[in-house]
Amino acid sequence: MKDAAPETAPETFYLKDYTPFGFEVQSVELTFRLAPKATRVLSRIHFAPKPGAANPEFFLHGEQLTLISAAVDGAPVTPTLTEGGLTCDVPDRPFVWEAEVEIDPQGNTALEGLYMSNGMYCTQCEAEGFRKITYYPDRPDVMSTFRVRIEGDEPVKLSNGNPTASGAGWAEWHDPWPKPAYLFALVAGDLVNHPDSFTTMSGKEVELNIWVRPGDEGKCAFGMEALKKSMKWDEDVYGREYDLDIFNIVAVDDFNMGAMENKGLNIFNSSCVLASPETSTDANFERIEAIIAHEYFHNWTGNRITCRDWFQLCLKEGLTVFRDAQFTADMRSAPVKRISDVIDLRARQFPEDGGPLAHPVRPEQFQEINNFYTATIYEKGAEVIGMLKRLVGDEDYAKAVTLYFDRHDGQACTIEDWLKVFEDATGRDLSQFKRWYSQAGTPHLKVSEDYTDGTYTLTFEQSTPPTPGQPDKDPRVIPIAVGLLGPNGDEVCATRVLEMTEAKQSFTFDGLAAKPVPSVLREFSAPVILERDTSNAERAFLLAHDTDPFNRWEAGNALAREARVAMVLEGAAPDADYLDALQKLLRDDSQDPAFRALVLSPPSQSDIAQTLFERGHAPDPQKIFDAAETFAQTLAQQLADSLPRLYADTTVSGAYSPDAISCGKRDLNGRILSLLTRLDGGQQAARQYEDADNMTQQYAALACLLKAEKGDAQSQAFFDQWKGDRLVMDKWFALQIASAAPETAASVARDLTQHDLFTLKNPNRFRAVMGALAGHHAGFHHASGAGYRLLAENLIALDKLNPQTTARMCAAFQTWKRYDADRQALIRTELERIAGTEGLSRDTTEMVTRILDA
Ligand code: 0A1
Ligand code: ZN
Repeated sequence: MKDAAPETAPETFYLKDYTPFGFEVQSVELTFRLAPKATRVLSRIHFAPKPGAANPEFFLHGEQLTLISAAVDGAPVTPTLTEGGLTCDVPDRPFVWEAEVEIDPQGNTALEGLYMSNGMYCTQCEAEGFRKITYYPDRPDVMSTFRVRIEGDEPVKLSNGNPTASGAGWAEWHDPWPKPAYLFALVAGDLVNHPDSFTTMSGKEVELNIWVRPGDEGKCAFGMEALKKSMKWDEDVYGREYDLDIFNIVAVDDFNMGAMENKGLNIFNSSCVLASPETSTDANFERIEAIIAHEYFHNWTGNRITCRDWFQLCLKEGLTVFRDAQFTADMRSAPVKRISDVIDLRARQFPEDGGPLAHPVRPEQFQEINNFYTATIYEKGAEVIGMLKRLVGDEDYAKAVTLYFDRHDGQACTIEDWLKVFEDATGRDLSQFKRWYSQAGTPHLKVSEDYTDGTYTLTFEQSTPPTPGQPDKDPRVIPIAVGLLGPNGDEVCATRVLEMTEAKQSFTFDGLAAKPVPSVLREFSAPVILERDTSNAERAFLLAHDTDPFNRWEAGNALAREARVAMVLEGAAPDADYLDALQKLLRDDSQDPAFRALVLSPPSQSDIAQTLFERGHAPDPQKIFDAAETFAQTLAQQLADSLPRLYADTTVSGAYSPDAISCGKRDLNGRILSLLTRLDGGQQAARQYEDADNMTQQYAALACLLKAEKGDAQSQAFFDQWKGDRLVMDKWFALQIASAAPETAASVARDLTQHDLFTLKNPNRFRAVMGALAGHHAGFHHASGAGYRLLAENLIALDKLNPQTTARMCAAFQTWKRYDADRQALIRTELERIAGTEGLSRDTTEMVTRILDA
C-alpha cells in the first residue's frame, strides 16, 4: 500500500491499494520481561501461508525496536531490517516465528506502544502502536488469539482476556477471542482496585475492576455504576452479552486520547474515569458515563467485529458513538443530549468539513492514520447512522444490526459489509446513501415555500461546497423531518420524514386551513446547513410553540445568532424581542432547567465568526467578544429584579448527585450566577465559593469571580486546596486563560507555561493550557498575533516528545481563512515556522501541510 513518491516525501496510503496479508496468524504468545529502560519482549507466533497466496512476502511491521534474535521453527534467522519493519525468508508451510526485542518504555514520551506513566507500565496500540512493541503484521485484518506472560516486580500485572496463572513476579493471561494487535494491552504497576461484579443475561458472573493509583480508590464508584448500566443496556437494547470472565478498566494519567477499548482491559485517561463530587464537575460526570459506555460498547462494535483497514475507522467509531448517544439519551434526557450533540457537531465537525482538513467519513487516503481520529469520523460517522435509522425505521434498523452481528462476528469488515446488511434486511438500494461515506463537506439545504388553496409546498435545494480533492458533489439522500404548526401554535401536521434524493425537490402537504409555520429538520435529522429566509417573529413563534424540543432550541439559537450578527455588523442594540423571549423562558418553571440552560447559552464566538464569514464578512474577534459582553450585560440588567429569586429557585440543596435533573438545574443556576455577578460585583459568587461542597458549584463560582476580576483570593485558595490533584489543577490552568481579557489571554497562557506545574509530558496539562488558549476566540485571534505565536512555539516543543497530541492541536489553525489578511499573514508565518522545523514528525507535517494548502 505504498506510494511511489520521492524518498523524502511522506508515504501516502490509499484505500484502493488494499491487499490482504499473505499469512494466517494462528496464535500469538508474548513474554514481557519488564524493565523501565530495557524491557525484553519475546514473541512466539504460529504463521501459515494463506491457501492460494503464492509465495507471499513475509513483512512484519516494527518501529523503534532493537532486535536481539529471531528464529523460524527454532533455527536462528537474520531478517532484513527496513525502516518500518523487517522481511524474512520463510517456508511455504505453517511455521513458528520467534523473536526477542528490546524496547525503552521510560523513554517513550509519544505514549504509543509500551510506555510508563507515573511509574506504571501501560500500552496504547491503536492505531499502529503494536509495532513499537514487537515485530508483527500490525494491521486490523490480522486477528489472532493471544497468550501473554508478564514478568516483573509490580504487584499488579494485567493483560487482555482471562487470567490463567500467576506466581511471585509473574502473571499469565489468555484471550480466547481472536483480535487485531491494536486491541492488545498490558498494564503493570502499584495499583489498587475497586471491584464489583455483573451477572450477564445468560447468567454468567463477570468480575469487574477499576484499577487506579493508591489514593484514587474513592473516585471509582461512579465509573463502576456506569459500566454496569452500560452492560445491562447493551443486553436490553442490542442483545449483546459480555464474553469474558473479567472486565478490567485502568486509569492512566498520561494518555493521548480519552480512552481505549482494548479487549477486556480498557485503558482510560484518568480524566475520563475518576469522579468524585469534590473534584469533578457535572460535565465531567456526564462525560465519564458516556465514555465508559462508549468503550464498553466497542466490545461488539469494534472488537468482535473490527475494521478491515483503517480507512474503515468509522465502521466502529461512528456506530459506537451512535450507540453511546442512544445510551445517554436513555439514561438522561433525549432532547438535551441531541441539542448538546448538535452544538458539538457544529463547533468541531462543521469547521473541519468546511476547511482544509475536510475528508469523507470514510477517507480514501492518509499519511498518518492517527490524524484521522476526527470529528468527521466519529461524530459525522454517528450522524450517518442516525440518518440510516431514520430512513429505514426503528424495526428495520434492529433487524439489520442483528444481521450484522450474526453475519460478521469474528470478522474484519468494511462499510460495504455494513450497508449490505441494511440492503438485505430491508430490500433498499443504498448506493446513493453511500455518498455520505465518500463525499466530504456539509451540504447546504435551501428551503423555500408556497401556500396555495390549502396546499403547502416545501422546496429544497441541496449543494455541497468543494472540499480538498472533491470539487464537485452529487446529490445525497437527505432525510428531512418536518412538522407543521397552525397560526395558533397547534401542530397541524405531525412529524413526517421527507426523503430527498434530487438536487432540487418539492414536497406537498394538502388540506390545510391556513398557511402553516414549518418546523424543518426536526431533531436535526441530517447534518446539513439549513438556509431559509425567515423572520425573527417566526423564530420566536417556534421557540414558544414547536412540539419538537430540538427545533425549539434551534429557533432560540437562530434568534441569538441574528441578534449578535446585527450587533457586530450594524452596531445594533441587543434585540428586544429576543431578550423578551429569553426572559419568559427563564422564568417558565414548567420547562426543563437543562433545556432552559441550553437556550440561555449563546452561540459560541467562533460560531458567530463562521456565520459572518459565510455572509461575506471577515469576522472581527474583538467586536464579537464585545457584542457577547454587551448582550450578557443587557440581559442581566433587564432581569435584575428576578435574578436573586431565579438563583435561589435553581439552587440544588442536599447531598450532591450527578443525576440529569440536578445537573440541569445546576447548569441553569451557574448561568444565572454569571448574570448576577455582572450586577452584584461578585458577592453571591463569593458566597457560593465559600459554601460549595462540590466542584460544580466551586468551579462555577470561581469562573464568575475570575471573569469579574474579583477572584484573586479564591483562585489562590483553589490552588492551595487542589495543587496535589492533577485533574483539578487542569481545570485551574484552563480557567486562568478562559477568564482572561482578550488582550491578556496569550500572556496569561505564556506565564502558565512557565509555572512549576506545567509540563509538556502530560497531554491533559498541555491541552488545559493550549486548548484553553485556542478556545478563547478573541484571545487566540488577538490582532497582536501573540496567541498564534505562543501556540506555535509550544507545538514545536511538544512535537519532539509527542507527535500525536501536537498534530491534533494543529487543528486550532484550521479556520484561518475566515479571518482578515493581517491575521492570515500572522497565522501563515506560524504555520510555516512549524512546517520548517527540522525533524518535524510525520503527524505534524501532514497536518500543517494540509492546513497551509487551504
Ligand atoms: N478507539 C478509541 C480512541 C483512541 C484512538 C486512538 C488512540 O491512539 C491513537 C487512542 C484511543 C475510542 O474510540 O475510544
Ligand atoms: Zn471509539
